[in-house]
Amino acid sequence: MKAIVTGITGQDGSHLADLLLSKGYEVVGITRRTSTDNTGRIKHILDHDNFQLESGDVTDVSSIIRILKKHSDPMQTEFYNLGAQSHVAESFKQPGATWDITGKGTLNILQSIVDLDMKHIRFYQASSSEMFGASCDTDTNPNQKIGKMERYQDENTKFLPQSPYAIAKCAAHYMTRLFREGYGLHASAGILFNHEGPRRGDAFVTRKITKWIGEYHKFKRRGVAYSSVLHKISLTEDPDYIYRVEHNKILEFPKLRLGNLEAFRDWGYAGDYVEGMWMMLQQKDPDDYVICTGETHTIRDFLDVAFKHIEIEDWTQYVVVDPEFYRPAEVDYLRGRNTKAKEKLGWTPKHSFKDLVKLMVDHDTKLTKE
Ligand code: NAP
Ligand code: G4F
Repeated sequence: MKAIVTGITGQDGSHLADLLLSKGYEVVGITRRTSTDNTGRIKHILDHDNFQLESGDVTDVSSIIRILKKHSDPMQTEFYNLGAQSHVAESFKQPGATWDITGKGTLNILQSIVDLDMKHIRFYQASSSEMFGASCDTDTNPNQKIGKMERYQDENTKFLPQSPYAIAKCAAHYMTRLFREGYGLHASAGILFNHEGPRRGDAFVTRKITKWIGEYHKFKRRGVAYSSVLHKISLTEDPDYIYRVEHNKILEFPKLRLGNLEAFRDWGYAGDYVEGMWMMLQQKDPDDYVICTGETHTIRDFLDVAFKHIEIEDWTQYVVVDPEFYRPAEVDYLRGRNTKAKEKLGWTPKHSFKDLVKLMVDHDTKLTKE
């Protein structure tokens, strides 16, 4: 069994490669040329006998065609398209590049598969809950006896995208459906809600918080706590910093600067979610599936659990809300309903919200232990 994976150097690509190698797949990862090493997340598998990297870029059709010709196995090949400019805030700053990579990149792959007459390939598209944007459905929770109205998104919820990233993902999603229905490709899209973990990029809010906690933990470990010397340094106090004293020197540490703390996200663990991707491609018929936990929490909730885990009850003294991190348009509420994935794929998330937060904090506090 062979798998070709774009986005192999990313969070999901690395987890998916681990999963596929454990199942005996031969994995070909597509990487674009970068001036610095970006293989940190896949270092542990670089020498694996069944793993290899190919240089390519989803915006460069000829590179995709070359890789497909070289690696597509007519017996069974799966193609996982995870490559994307995946940062929502950045997509407002680089809308054109986001469109070319995240939107048109998908068309480049699908059209190459059809033009090369490689319809045996099973294709996975990394669609996103961001596509729902400002949209949700409301009904009574079928799992609750006392009928409580709740907001949710599932495969039937309409899309109302709120960013250049989400619009590019919608185009790629519709393109996947078109190639499935129009050309008979085994092409499936996983509409994945936010998923995180220790391999998450540090510009996403969860990892930004847990990495900061790791650094702060290191800063705090030595010296006298700020409160006990407050009177001595009050003249120099800057509200954007935390202070402590070491060998009669005052040391400062920048507070955690975040944007909108009120948004709700349905956060799960990335390792669980790549199993859903694989399951979709094992189905006889291709289809689209929502993958999520069904629980939703605000960024404030994430901060509560993360700071409590390092025994800080009130995180408000450590966090500065900085409008620099606000977005021109926001997705206020995401909460998925995973009934279809549970019933048809047999997929369920294995990690709870609290497990996830603690896993990330533990990882980042250990990373910064001296
Ligand atoms: P990520 O960590 O940001 O990884 C993105 C990957 O795409 C990286 O390997 C990156 O390579 C690669 N890439 C960027 N531009 C490319 C190009 N022009 N050609 C080929 N590859 C390119 O993202 P992730 O969290 O693993 O997410 C994986 C996919 O799922 C993405 O498509 C994302 O949009 C989607 N998604 C993610 C979530 C989530 O919560 N994580 C939820 C829904 C959907 P470099 O290392 O060279 O930058
Ligand atoms: O962690 P985020 O940047 O993730 P976002 O925008 O939800 O997108 C992620 O999940 C999508 C699935 O729904 C993926 F498709 C996408 O590729 C990506 O993986 O932001 C989450 C929330 C937002 O409401 C944001 O405004 O956190 C808020 N936030 C508050 N302060 C912040 C910050 N986000 C970031 N990145 N940095 C902040 O300082």
